[in-house]
Amino acid sequence: MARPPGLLIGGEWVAAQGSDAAEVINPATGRIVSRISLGGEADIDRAVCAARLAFDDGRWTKMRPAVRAKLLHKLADLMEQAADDLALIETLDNGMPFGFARNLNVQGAIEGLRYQAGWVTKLNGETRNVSLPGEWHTYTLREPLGVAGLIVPWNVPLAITLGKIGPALAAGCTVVLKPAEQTSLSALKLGQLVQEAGFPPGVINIVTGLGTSAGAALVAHPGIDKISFTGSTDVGKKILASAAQTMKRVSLELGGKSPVIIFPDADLDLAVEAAAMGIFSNTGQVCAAGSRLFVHRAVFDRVVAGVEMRARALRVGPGIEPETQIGPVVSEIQQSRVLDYVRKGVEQGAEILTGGRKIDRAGYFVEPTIFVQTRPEMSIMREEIFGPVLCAMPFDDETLDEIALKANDTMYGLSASVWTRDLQTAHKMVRRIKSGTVRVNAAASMDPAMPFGGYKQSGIGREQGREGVEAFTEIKSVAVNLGR
Ligand code: TXE
Repeated sequence: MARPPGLLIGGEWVAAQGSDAAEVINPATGRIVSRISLGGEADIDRAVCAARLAFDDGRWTKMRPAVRAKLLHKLADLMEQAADDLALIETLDNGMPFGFARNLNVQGAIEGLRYQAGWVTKLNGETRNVSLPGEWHTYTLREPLGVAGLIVPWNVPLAITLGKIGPALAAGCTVVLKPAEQTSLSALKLGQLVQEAGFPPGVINIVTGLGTSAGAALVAHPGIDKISFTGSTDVGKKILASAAQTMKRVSLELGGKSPVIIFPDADLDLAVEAAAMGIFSNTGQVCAAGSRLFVHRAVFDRVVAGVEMRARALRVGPGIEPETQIGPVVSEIQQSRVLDYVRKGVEQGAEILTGGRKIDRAGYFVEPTIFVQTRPEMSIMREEIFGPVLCAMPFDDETLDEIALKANDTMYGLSASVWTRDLQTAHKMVRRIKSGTVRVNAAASMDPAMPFGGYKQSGIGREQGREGVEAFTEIKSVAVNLGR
C-alpha cells in the first residue's frame, strides 16, 4: 500500500519517524478510503521545535500586522477555491452530508478565518490612569502567548480547526495542530493550502496521530505555551492535569447536554423545526446539540408529535447522495456508544417514540431517535450521547426558577434555547440558565463574532469573538516613571 501522507513540520512535508499508520474509514460504507501517518512523541517534538523557532525568531510576530492579515485572507481565498474538494473530503471522512459540509463546515471555517484576520490589526492594550504619586505613563501591552498546541475532534473538523488556527495566528502565536485520528484528511489538505499561501515555515505545523500518544505528547511538551482543546470532558480533565505540570494556558471546549425550553406561547411551528434540527443535524454530533427537550404540558403532545414527524421524514443516508439530510455517525465505536445509551434508556424505563435502532445497511447509521417518559436521573438525560437522540420531558405551570432548575440540572453548561413570545419570560430565562450561550427563538448556531464556551464541566475559556483571540495573548502591565 502507498505510503500515507506525511506531517507538515517546519514548512516541509516529512515522514513520521515511526512507521505506524491508520486506515481512514468512510463511515457511510465502512470501507477504507485512505491512510494517515500516526505521528508520535518524536514527531511532536520536531513540530514543537519548529513552531518554537518560528515564534522566537520573530518571523511571524514581527511581520507587519497588515501583511499577516493578508496572509490569513490569502489562505481563506485558497480555501474558497478548494471549497468543494474540502467539503467532499469531510463527507468521505466524517460522513456528514455534502451540503452541510460545504455550506456550514467549510463556509463557516472560511468566514471564521476572515473574521479573525480582522483582529490582527486591531489587538491593542490600553492606557490606564493610576494613583501612584508622581507622573506616570502606564499602559498594558497585549502580547502573543507563544506556541499553541491545537487539538481538534472529529465532529465538524474543518470549522473547529480554523476556529483555533485563526485566532492563534491572529494573536501572533505559531501552532502545532493535532487533528482527530478519525478525520485528519481536511487538515492535510489545509496543510497544502498553507504551503501555497506562503506562510513562513514553522508557523503552522500539522501532526496526525492518536490522542493518547501524539495528543498527550503535545500537552506535556514544555515548549508549548497554550493548549486549545475541543473534545470529551474526560479527556479535557486529563489535559488540564497534564498542562498544570508546566502551567500552560488551557482553553477547553467540552461536552454538552443542552436544554431546549418551549413555552406554550411560542411559535410552535418554528420551535418544532428547530428542536428537530437542533438534535438531528450532523447526526447529533454537535457539542451544542439540543438533546433535552422541555415543553410545557399544554403543548407537549403537539410539539413532540411534530418533532417525531420530522424525525421519521428525515432522509438518512450517505452524505455524498444529494437528497441525504442525515449521515452516519463517525465510526463503529460511536455507533455502539449511541446504541448503548439507547439500550440503557429503555432499561431505565424511558419509552422510545421513534427510532432507536441501527439502520440495516453498510456504514454506521443510527435512526433519529426520540425518548419520552424520561426522568432526570436517567443516563440518557445526564450524559452526552453525541448521536441523534432526543429526550423529551414536560413541565407544568411552575415558576421560571423551577423550570430553570430542571434545565440546569446537568454537569454541563454549553448552550440552551428558549422559545417564547413573551419578552419578560425570555429575558428572565436567559439570566437563569447556566450556560455559555442562550438563544431565544432560535436553535443553537455559531458565529465567529460571538464568544463560545461552557459553564461548569462544558469547559474553560471562550473561543471566537474578541475573547477568543485574546485567549491566545498575555497582558503585560507597563509603568513608566515620568518623574525626575
Ligand atoms: O473524543 P476525544 P472521542 C465527546 C462526545 C463523544 C465523546 C468521545 O460525547 O461521544 O466525546 O469522543 C484527542 N491527550 N466529544 O473519544 O477522545 C483525540 O485524538 C490529548 C465532544 O473521539 O476527547 C482527538 O483529537 N489529546 C466534542 C480529540 O482529543 C487527546 C467533540 C477528541 O477526542 C487525548 C468530540 C489525550 N489523552 C467528542 N485523548 C465536542 N465538545 O464537540 C484523545 N485526544
